[in-house]
Amino acid sequence: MKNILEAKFMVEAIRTFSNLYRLGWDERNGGNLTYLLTDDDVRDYLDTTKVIREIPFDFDGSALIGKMFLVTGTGEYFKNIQYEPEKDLGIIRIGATGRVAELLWGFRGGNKFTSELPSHLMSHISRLSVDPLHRVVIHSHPTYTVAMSLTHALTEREFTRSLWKVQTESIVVFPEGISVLPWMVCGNNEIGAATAKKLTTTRICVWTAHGIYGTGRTLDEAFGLIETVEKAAQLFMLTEGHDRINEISDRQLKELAASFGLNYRKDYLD
Ligand code: 2HA
Ligand code: ZN
Repeated sequence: MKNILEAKFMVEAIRTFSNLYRLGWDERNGGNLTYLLTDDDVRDYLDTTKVIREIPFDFDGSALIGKMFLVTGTGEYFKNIQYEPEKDLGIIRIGATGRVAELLWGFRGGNKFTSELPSHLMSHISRLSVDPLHRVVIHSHPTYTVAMSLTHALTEREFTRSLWKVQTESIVVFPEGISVLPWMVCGNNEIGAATAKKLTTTRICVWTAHGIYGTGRTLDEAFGLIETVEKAAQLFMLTEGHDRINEISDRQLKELAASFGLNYRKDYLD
């Protein structure tokens, strides 16, 4: 077997944690990530017949039985993952009952997956139901997005419009708009179910006064989506209290959508 720390998915994931930390979006133990792995990803790196231990979780993940995920550990710091990935990360496979994770690698020293694993699994099920190529769920705390959730109306139409109007890239990158949840207690299945429901129509969901769930077919897509929302939120917040006399108009957004052939939320523009 080759060294799993050199596998493409692992190298990319570890870079992603370090980038998220450096951007200031995953302070302390903030954030968590799950990455659906294929047999091709792990073939040369992992003996999938060897289960290190089984770890139960409180959710019916039957729809994902047999699927493998790279997952962050509970309580770990994104800042530190690059130094001890085999302690802070695990590779799990959803076992035959749909309620247990078979640990195939990692969590050395006895750690286990993030408490948000059920929320992630629900999100994967949602996204896979609308996009068979979906693979990544990232939860993060991007600063300006959270700031905007504190001061902006939480209606998805208005939130999306504000992000679209301050930056040309926005409607191009998230033409389906973004979802927003009001403040809720985190770490339980209720917020997970609410998030997963939202993720059937968008790839991204803002949690008020907390953070964001971003998804994608690749790490770059999920990360890039969060990055683009966050950049727009930054522009929005930097111009709060000013007259945005040159913001992009509905007519200009329609021109942009036509030019790029975007399948956008038509009801979000006048
Ligand atoms: O995993 O971000 O929402 C730590 C968190 C909880
Ligand atoms: Zn969080």
